[in-house]
Amino acid sequence: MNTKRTSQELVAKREAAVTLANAKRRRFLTRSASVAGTLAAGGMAANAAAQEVPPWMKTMGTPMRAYGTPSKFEESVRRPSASGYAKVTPGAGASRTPHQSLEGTITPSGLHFERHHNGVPDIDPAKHELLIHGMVNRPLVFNLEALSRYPMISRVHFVECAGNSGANAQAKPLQVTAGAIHGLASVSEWTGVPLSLLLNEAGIASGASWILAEGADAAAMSRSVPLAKAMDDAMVALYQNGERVRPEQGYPMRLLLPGWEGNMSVKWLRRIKLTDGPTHTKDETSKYSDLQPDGKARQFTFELGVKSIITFPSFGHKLDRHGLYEISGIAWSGAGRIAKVEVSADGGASWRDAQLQGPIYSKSFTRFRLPWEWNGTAATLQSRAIDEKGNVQPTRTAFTSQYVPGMNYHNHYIQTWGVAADGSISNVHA
Ligand SMILES: Nc1nc2c(c(=O)[nH]1)N[C@H]1C(S)=C(S)[C@@H](COP(=O)(O)O)O[C@H]1N2
Ligand SMILES: [Mo]
Repeated sequence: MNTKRTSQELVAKREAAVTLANAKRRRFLTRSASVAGTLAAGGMAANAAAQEVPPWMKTMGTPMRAYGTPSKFEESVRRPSASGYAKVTPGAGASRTPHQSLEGTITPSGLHFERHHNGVPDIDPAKHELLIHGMVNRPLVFNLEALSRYPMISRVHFVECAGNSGANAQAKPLQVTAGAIHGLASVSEWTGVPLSLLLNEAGIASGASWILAEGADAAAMSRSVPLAKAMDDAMVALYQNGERVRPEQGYPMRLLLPGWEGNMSVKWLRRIKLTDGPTHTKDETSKYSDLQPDGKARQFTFELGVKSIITFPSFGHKLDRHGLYEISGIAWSGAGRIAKVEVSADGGASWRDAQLQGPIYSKSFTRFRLPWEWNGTAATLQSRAIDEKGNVQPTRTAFTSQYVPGMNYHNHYIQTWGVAADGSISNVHA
């Protein structure tokens, strides 16, 4: 290879190759109605002769690390955090998954959103215990080691805060990223012990119909859960994406209630009390209840609605050329599997079915994709998810009309992104 070649020559050669590739691509596009196979639309044609040996091929690589972290070039991919009470309790608040920067469906553990009512407790796993008591035949206490002896299950599920997407309840659309609006939802592979196993071992006394779950944080966050859910698919999760649950997610153990509002998945789980009704704790009365125009609040909204967001393109991205793009996003439902996602580029006037990427897990993110030719004019992008139970993601107008203005819990309506003629993307209320 000729290392003396000037950079201008290289650039000229590369441009010529790109022009040729573009011409070929245009011919292909006009020949074929399908756009599959043309997704190298943004790539450059290969020109092996012109490829220089980069500096990192001329020196030894760095040695192994005991625990890996992302590339230093990915430092902008972070979870932004906000605390409403920064001065009094700096640990109380939330940080959000930056969906606009991620692909696939599993949230890296270090980017799983966080919602703490009083920060992350520093729990010594050797001293942590889970107590099961109340309306049981024999109260039981488990340490981590005892729990680890039970048969475990692994499930891929989302956790989503009831307050997720609440930013879109404001009258004016906030011009912030997909993660800033919808980042209180993340997916992990959770491994742990089915709660039903532990409750059966304790023996459920007749008349017990609810449980109270309490965390070992300074907020002693606690919620009531119907016994039927506890016996269905609830889990005491010990592992997250193959390693011990992260401190932020409830180390050394958390309750996981697949598909239900995140608040009920009590972290740092220390106590489960069987009761004959909801306890009406501080965390489930003033918060997480949806206020209706008649002044009455819905008492509980446990199951989260069917939902989807386009993550590319979304606010902060810029379409820098006309032509082919792949619209990509995530869809999920608290009721089960995603059955279908439709995408509109004209604000809901017409819809096309997106491709769903398998495996499609219940109560988890499903990645959807759709090739889209942008001709350089203004467009209005939306996605609409439908789950296996037939639930359809509502429009913003249909959802918000059920509640008082600004009701910012359980918001799962269609997200609209406006594409301007200059390729910039904005958040739009439609
Ligand atoms: N003990 C305890 N459990 C808790 C919380 C908390 O502050 N303390 N926050 C709840 C809320 S409001 C949500 S949305 C989820 C967030 O889970 P994550 O931080 O793992 O994303 O945990 C829930 N469990
Ligand atoms: Mo939450």
